[in-house]
Amino acid sequence: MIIKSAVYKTSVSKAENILDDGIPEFAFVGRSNVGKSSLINNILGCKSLAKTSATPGKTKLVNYFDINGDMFRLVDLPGYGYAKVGKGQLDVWSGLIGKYLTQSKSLQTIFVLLDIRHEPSELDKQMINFLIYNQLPFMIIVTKADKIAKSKQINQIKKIAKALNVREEIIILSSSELSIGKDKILQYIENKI
Ligand SMILES: Nc1nc2c(ncn2[C@@H]2O[C@H](COP(=O)(O)OP(=O)(O)OP(=O)(O)O)[C@@H](O)[C@H]2O)c(=O)[nH]1
Ligand SMILES: [Mg+2]
Repeated sequence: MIIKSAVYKTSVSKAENILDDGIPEFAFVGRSNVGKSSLINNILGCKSLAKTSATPGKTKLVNYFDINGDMFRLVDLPGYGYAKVGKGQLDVWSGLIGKYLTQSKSLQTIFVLLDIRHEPSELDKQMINFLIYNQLPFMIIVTKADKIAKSKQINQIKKIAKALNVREEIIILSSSELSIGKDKILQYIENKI
């Protein structure tokens, strides 16, 4: 798929304002700092359409980006596991992220991002369980592949799949730094829409 245009549409802070205009959506969730906004920029070939930061907690709203007119939409979500949200407790069940995930009518797939270097956290497991419980279609993207040796990547993916009890086939390797994974993700989106 060729990205002809990528435009920031809007941001919302309340569930009442979630968009509902039928454009297919693909959302990115994961721990703060895992690389959601960076991946969106990499996929779209834009340097800083989605705001990124080395400090966790950069993305605080549901941010929508319209791609190729009304072909589809990428949704950048706030990270979890950072500050205010109580220790180890993900507010996915009651917070904005959960409301977005369960109330969006045009949501096609949720991409759950995990840092390739780490075992999934309790919060990551809660997120996956939330998606399974609510029967929401998801794929897993392991980020920052450039941070470990190529020879170790497969093993890390196997470990992550085992920890989450998911099939390895739903895991996509990525690096926004080296532009790895971008084509696979775009191909996946193209097949869905
Ligand atoms: N080496 C490397 N660094 C990355 C990669 N992706 C993101 N980063 C860095 O990780 C940090 C966090 O990236 P963001 O994209 O802002 O992370 P986020 O998940 O959107 O974070 P929040 O908005 O806080 O939830 C930044 O310093 C990025 O430069 C990658 O593929 N490789
Ligand atoms: Mg972000």
